Formats: sequence, C-alpha cells, structure tokens
Amino acid sequence: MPTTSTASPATRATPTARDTATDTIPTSAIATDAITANAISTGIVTATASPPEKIAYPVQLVQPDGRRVLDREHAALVADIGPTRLRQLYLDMVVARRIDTEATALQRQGQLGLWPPLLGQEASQIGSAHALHPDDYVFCSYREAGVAYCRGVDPAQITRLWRGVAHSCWDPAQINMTNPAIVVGSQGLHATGYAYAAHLDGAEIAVITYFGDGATSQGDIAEALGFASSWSAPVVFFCQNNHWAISEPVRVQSATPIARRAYGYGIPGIQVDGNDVLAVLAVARQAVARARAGGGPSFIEAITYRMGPHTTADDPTRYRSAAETELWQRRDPIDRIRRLLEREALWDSDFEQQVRERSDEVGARLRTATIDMPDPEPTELFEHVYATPHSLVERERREYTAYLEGVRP
Ligand SMILES: Cc1ncc(C[n+]2csc(CCOP(=O)(O)OP(=O)(O)O)c2C)c(N)n1
Ligand SMILES: [Mg+2]
Repeated sequence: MPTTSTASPATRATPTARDTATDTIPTSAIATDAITANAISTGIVTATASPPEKIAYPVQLVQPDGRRVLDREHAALVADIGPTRLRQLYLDMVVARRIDTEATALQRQGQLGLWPPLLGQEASQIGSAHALHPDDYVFCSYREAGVAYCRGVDPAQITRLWRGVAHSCWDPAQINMTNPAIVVGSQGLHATGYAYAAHLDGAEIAVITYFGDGATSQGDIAEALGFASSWSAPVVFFCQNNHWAISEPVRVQSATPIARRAYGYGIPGIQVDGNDVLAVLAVARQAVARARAGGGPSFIEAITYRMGPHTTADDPTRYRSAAETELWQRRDPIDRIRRLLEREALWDSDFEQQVRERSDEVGARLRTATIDMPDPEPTELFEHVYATPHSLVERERREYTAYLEGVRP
C-alpha cells in the first residue's frame, strides 16, 4: 500500500478552518480503526495505514446551544449516560472550575507562587476522566486539576506544589495519577514506559497521558508515539489543543491537524470537540477500551480553548485579541451542558443548590488547607531526591544546615 503524502496545499490551509470548526455539526470523523488491518504477524503494527482523505469536523454530540447532534456511531458509546450521570458530569465540571478560580484567587492574594488555570478546558478533562477505570493510570501535565479531582484527590492537596511547601501535590499511588509534569512532553514517555510494562505483565489496564498542542512539537512526544506504536503499548495520547502554547498559536505547531500526525506513527487519531463533555467521553471510552483490550495506542485531539492566562505569571492580552477570547466564551463548555440539561428537563432549583453546596465545600476546603499549610523545614529540600541515601546529597544537607545555623537568629 503506498504511503500517503503529508500536507497538501488544501490541508495546509486547515488550521484556520479548524479554529472555527467546533460550532458546526459534524458530518464525519476520522476512522479510528484504520490501522488494525495492518498488524503483521510479529504483532508490530506497520505505519503504512492511510489516514482519511480529509478531516471534516471533530466529533460532536452536543451543540453549543445544547441540542444533541445526530451521530449514531459516537452517541452509541454514551447511550448509557442517563440523567444522573449527565448531572454528575455537569457537577464535576462546575467543581473543576471552582478549584481553578479558587486557586487563581489564592495566587493573586499571595498564597500560591504560581497556578496554571484550566478555565475553559473542563469538558476535555472531566469527559476523559470519566472514561477511566480506577486501575487505569494517568500521566498528566501541569494543568489537569480537573482530572485529579475525578480521580479522587483530596482538594486539600491540590495546591501543595504550587505553594512551594512540598515536592508533590498528592500520593500518585493513591489515585493512580502522577504529579504535575513541568517538563513539557516528558510525561508522554513515562506513560509509554508504564503502559508497555503493564502490557508485558498482562495487566488489562489503559494508561492515558495528557499534554498540550505545543507539546506535540517536543521530541519526547514524537519518541513516545513511535515506541508506543511499535510495541503496542496500551496508552491513550490525549492532546488538549487549547490553541496556545504560552504565546505561540497552534497554527505554527503543525501544518496538518494534530490528530492526523498520529497516522504517521501507525496510530489511529481522532479529533473531538473538546468543549463537548459527552463527545469527549465517547471518544475517550473508545480509546480506553481499545487499550484495555490489547489494541494498542490511540491519539485524541480535543479541540478546546484556554480561556485564562497560560499561568498566573502570564498576560494573554499581549498576544491575543479580545474578540478571540469572546468567541470562545460563547462556546463555554459548562454553559453547553447546562443548556442540554435545561432542554431535557433535568434542571431544577434543588439540583442547582446541590451543585452550589458541593462546589462551595470543595472551594472552602482547598482555600483553608492552602492557607494552613505549614512551611517545611528548609532541609526537607534534600528529602526524596534519591530512593536511598546518597553521599553527595548528605554532604549538601550538612553544608546547608551549617549555613542556616550561621544566618538564623
Ligand atoms: C521542555 C520544556 N520546554 C519549554 C518549557 C516552557 N514551557 C512551559 S509550558 C510551555 C507551553 C506548553 O504549551 P502546550 O503544550 O500547548 O500546553 P498548555 O500550556 O497550552 O496546556 C512551555 C514552552 C518547559 N516547561 N519544558
Ligand atoms: Mg496549548
């Protein structure tokens, strides 16, 4: 089978079209199983699969006005999501936003050193997290507080790292989720290694790694995709294309839609409306099921938008227009599911009250715990550098202790 050429002039023009595609009813999506027929007898999947001729629109199940989209294939993947679970998705998204606004406020009040807001990305995070099983494993970037919440993290732990009082936020073993990875893309390699080991152990789990559009330009992600494909590692590559890598727009990261790049590695890729929680849940379930069943890696590009700054140290007004931000405010992922609930007569004042109480409770716990976090002893810096004692670290600890004794009153 001939390999398909990469960017044609037509596809080169797509980034701009892609930027505005999420209001449109999808007519088709990328086939997700195009490469399975190419698995050869060694079990290694060849990269000769042809990607679809064009990527039409991302998968969408709910339009911004709350109307359902007729897409039988993907709707079938969430057919079991009834009123209770729909409300749960809404509640979790509101709580994720509350965690974010509370932490952002705490940073502005001088209680945190830094915070990376997730505002606008709630559907991508909550939808994908709801597709996971407790024994699956998450390798995240720095922005996935919403995923951590769904994994069951204690809200009192979320800001530990960002206040600078600990090396980590939570215990990864308790929620099967790593701590924030600051080195962009590094978590893709960690996920692939973990997934491959699980595969060798015969563990029927999926591993998911979250990263951004900018991370797709990193060698680490390219290496992870190549290795995961060659060795059928059960990993879901979940790219939150939030349109920006700090001040770098997504259109300069890739000449083709990011999901299409997966095909170069022999990995099926799919684009999804990342502000549509049901669509994200559908495609994430498909990818997770594939990984758990031994079908190997998948790639999801969730098209969303970072409504806030990159971090609290950033001023996005210096590199993007108010008109662009306003456009995406009209596609707010929480408003969309609220409209769906209203249309389907699932919205009432009792539920509204329940949502308010839960988000107040989580917000208050996060705030009080942050302010009450004790400052660590300066020498705790030397803990957990190596798993076993190390002579260099011990020497540095002694030197630093002596220094502190000299300067402390
Ligand atoms: C290897 C590496 N290079 C550069 C940086 C600085 N940096 C931090 S975040 C970021 C942008 C990442 O953008 P993206 O992958 O789109 O994720 P987003 O922040 O939008 O979620 C950069 C360049 C870093 N932390 N690590
Ligand atoms: Mg980004």
